[in-house]
Amino acid sequence: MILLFNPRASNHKPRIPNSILQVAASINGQYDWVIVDGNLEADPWKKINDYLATGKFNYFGCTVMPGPQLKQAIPYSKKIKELYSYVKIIWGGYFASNQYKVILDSGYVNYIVNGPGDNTFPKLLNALENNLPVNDIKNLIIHENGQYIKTAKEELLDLDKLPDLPYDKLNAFYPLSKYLGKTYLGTRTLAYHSSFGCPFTCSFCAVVPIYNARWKGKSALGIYNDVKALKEKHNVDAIEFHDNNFFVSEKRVVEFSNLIKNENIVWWGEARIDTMDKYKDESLAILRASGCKMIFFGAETGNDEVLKKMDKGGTQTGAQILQFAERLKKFDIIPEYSFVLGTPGDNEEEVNKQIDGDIEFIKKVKAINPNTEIIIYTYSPVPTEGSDMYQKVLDSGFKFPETLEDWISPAWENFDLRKNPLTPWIKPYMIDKIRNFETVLNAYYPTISDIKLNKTKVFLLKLMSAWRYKFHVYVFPKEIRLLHVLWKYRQPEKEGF
Ligand code: B12
Ligand code: SF4
Repeated sequence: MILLFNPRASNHKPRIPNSILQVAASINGQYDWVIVDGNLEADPWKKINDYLATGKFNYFGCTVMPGPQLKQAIPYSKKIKELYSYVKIIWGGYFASNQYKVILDSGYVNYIVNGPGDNTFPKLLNALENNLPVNDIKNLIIHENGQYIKTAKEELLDLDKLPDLPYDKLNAFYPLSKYLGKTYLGTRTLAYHSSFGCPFTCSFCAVVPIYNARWKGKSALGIYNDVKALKEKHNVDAIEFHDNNFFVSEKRVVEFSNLIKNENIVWWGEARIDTMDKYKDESLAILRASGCKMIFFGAETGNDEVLKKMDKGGTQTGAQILQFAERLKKFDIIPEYSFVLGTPGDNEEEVNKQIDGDIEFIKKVKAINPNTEIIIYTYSPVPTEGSDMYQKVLDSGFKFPETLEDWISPAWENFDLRKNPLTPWIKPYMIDKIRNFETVLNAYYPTISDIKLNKTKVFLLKLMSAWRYKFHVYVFPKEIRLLHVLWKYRQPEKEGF
């Protein structure tokens, strides 16, 4: 039997664990499997150990993204190897694919699925069950005779032909209602993933090494049919599209909008500004009318030179970011702009100047469209080998952790949350400046996606922070941080969008 594990990623608002559920779909009906969701278990290790102690399980499949999931993925995998050495441990997900060396060096992870596992996982199980070689299975990374072997990449799959996600079986382990939470979008929000990859090659992005500018989406009708079935069975009234880039194809988005428009469903997704700026007015109006209230955009920076280095496809500019925030006002769509501050520069002064420039730029965006939601990340390198930016990162002396356990040391944990990037060119005073500004900004413009903040709290936050925001005084915003502790208001940059 196969134990599939989704390590804890979120302290509240658990979402349907699509990564591990799609892996489950790939073997459903072929192999017996169980799922353990760390987001919904008080003590996931106990649950895992109880299953393994039956002696019926030979495989442990774990999905791993960077950040908090490592805190369970790493120690649990290690313990499993110690206690149940015959269990084969298989990791997949963005962390696994991008940091494969340190994972395989640990000695307790046997196989890494590099990108989509829909064909790879059943093939791997078949090979292991029948003592067949695995080297000809695509999308795998293994360690053999001291060498890391990456097998060939598979063509992207036709998502309309993949098996349906086994929602009913998931429901038997964990009631689906627990995953359909209240958000800014609705009372029963579905997390849905409708495409693989992304056609762009931004040099800071973890999607690039895995998908190499490839993208494939499920058809609009296929998405609609899935959503409609979930609406009828589970009263879904909102969707978060978890695609890296939901809006790649205007035709698909418009088709989906036309299909969903009478279903009374509010929806959200992630996009690029330059892609969507090419959308016709008519298309933007159709998607708003169909329920798309807010869209997440990687604005990254207002600095055109840095945008070029980031390889955003070459068409996004600071002027376009501002103009597009204005354009969306007309359609009543809220832009959620994410910025990446602290990219490498030629010297300390340049890095600092870029940060100051971005802070001023963010204020300009807010002045043009105050409804724009701002998310600020600090740049954390991902191994986009071959990109100029990554080369600069290596030249600076930056190194990823040398052992798998180092990834869960407190310093690296913050790195993953893009809070403390441990990058030599960012100095502590720069981090402080970014965080202080963010605190003041989030108080002066509290996020509307925080459903716990009432009008009085919003008013008080604004009142307290106004002088700082207007006069550019961001240092030691202690009074605002105190309110943050008292009211625990939402920080999208920490919680993942
Ligand atoms: C949902 C999500 C979350 C959820 C987690 C939900 C959960 N699992 O419980 C939340 C919101 C909590 C979250 C948080 C974070 N996330 Co997140 N998240 C995603 C998102 C949008 C979707 C994941 C998903 O469901 N994909 C759908 C499935 C079907 O695709 P998949 O994961 O690729 O799975 C396939 C293969 O990878 C493989 N596979 C995956 N796992 C396994 C396991 C086995 C055993 C096998 C065989 C195969 C396999 O097979 C699957 C099917 O083909 C992705 C982006 C994306 N589009 O994937 C980002 C993403 C994974 N997150 C990312 C990051 C960085 C974070 C954060 C660490 C930082 C941040 N601020 O966003 C935070 C951590 C904060 C926290 N408190 O945890 C990055 C990772 C980047 C990187 N450097 O590697 C991504 C790629 C977004 C991005 N483009 O930057 N996230
Ligand atoms: S557009 Fe977004 S998902 Fe695509 S490569 Fe750039 S940052 Fe990554």
